[in-house]
Amino acid sequence: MERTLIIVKPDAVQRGLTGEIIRRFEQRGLKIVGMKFMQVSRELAQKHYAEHEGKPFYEGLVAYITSSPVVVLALEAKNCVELARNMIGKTKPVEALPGTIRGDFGVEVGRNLVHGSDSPTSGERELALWFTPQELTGWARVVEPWIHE
Ligand code: DAT
Ligand code: MG
Repeated sequence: MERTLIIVKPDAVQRGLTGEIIRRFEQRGLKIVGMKFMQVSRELAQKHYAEHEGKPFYEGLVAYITSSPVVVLALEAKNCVELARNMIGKTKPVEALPGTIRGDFGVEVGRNLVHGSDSPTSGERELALWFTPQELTGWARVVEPWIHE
């Protein structure tokens, strides 16, 4: 089953939106297989955002993600990556549709509330960065047949 990494970013945690954001994914039917509250180190932030190194917004991005604690989730579902990205909305909140997390709560690209992996390959890479294998728990969900046919 496909997995994705979600980060409830510092602004969302500070604004008390952690529960609201997790609720949306949970109610959609994405299964939580890992979750933790943590302060992000500069080293982890640099690894996570390696593809953006050298871009004008890179230093601000690393400063933002390390500025205050985050909640990270490992979610699992069929087409989990695309489902989550659609729920998160476009990178720039001004372009994100109402009904998406960024479209409902965001204003600025530098305060866009949540991260979601952009492909199944990125999902695997990012989950390996953010979670140890022991922190990911496969479990049988009793409602599974009512979510996945
Ligand atoms: P996403 O988070 O939607 O996957 P991304 O991977 O392209 O977007 O970029 C990672 C983060 O970097 C994004 O959430 C916010 C920041 N960012 C991206 N493009 C930016 C830009 N043009 N100006 C400022 N920040 C930007
Ligand atoms: Mg991205």
